[in-house]
Amino acid sequence: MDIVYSDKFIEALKAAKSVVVSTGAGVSAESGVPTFRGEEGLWKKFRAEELATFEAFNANPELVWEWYQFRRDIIGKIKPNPGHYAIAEMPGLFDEFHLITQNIDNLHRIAGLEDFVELHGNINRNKCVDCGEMNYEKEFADFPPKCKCGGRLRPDVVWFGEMLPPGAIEKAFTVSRACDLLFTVGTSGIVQPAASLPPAAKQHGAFVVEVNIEATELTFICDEHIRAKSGEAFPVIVKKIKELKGI
Ligand code: BJW
Ligand code: ZN
Repeated sequence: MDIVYSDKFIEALKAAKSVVVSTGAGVSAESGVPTFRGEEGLWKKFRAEELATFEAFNANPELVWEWYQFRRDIIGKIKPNPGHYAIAEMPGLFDEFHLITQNIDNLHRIAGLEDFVELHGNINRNKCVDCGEMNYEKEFADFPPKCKCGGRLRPDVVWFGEMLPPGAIEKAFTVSRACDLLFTVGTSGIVQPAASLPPAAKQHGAFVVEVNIEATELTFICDEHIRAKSGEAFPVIVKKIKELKGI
């Protein structure tokens, strides 16, 4: 695919010392992970907002576990796409690089990134509602599963109304405020506080680029819009950065 770059975007790519990429479900869509919103994001006619809460888990743990086991099955079978791999090359292209993801699917890690911020947890971990102990089992003899202490196990992900891991959200805001260039990729920009990272970067003077197949809640604050699939756009963007830097 071809990307038409504005002069300002080229300047930002050349001059950027500190770069942040902030990803959402759309970055994994081409790997076969369903996104959350829109018609295709519905699972058995439930919206994410109806399943991703502690209240839903309390009211119907079987249903919420069924949703996570369904997604674990999908995530266990799929692979990173060219977008994940291109993003994984970016730490080598800038003095400072940070990836922040809302995704729980591990695909950035499998693509080769080791150090990044997971804002909404990780689907490979469970934790006990009572004693807080972590557990990494994927198949369970009894359903809904229980901890050794007898407490209920839940996926170690962040549901609506819950605090994000304090270290993760602090680091995400610190690096977003300090960067020169931020890419917001494959997120609808609806869910807070993740949706406040691109505006925070913008307020502190960063050039903000949106990579998404459609307009989002964040479109209006972005300086550049790439209306394309991230798996198609990022290999081209990374190639361009290498060209500009003579790498
Ligand atoms: C492509 C593509 C391709 C497709 N290429 N693009 C301030 C104002 C208003 C509300 C709040 C606020 N502060 C807090 C709230 C409440 C709430 C919230 O934001 N609600 C909104 C619905 C309004 N936030 C919270 O409760 C958060 N906690 C919190 O703030 O704690 C403090 C607090 C506590 C108590 C009271 C008050 C404050 C926690 C949010 C947790 C979200 N959890 C989930 C589930 C995680 C686990 C799991 O995965 O199951 O996180 S919900 C779900 O949404 C998941 C995602 O990470 C998150 C974001 O979704 P995302 O990634 O944007 O996906 P989509 O589907 O929405 O968009 C996909 C995009 O990709 C689209 O734009 C497509 O076009 C695009 N696309 N293919 C590029 N190939
Ligand atoms: Zn326990």
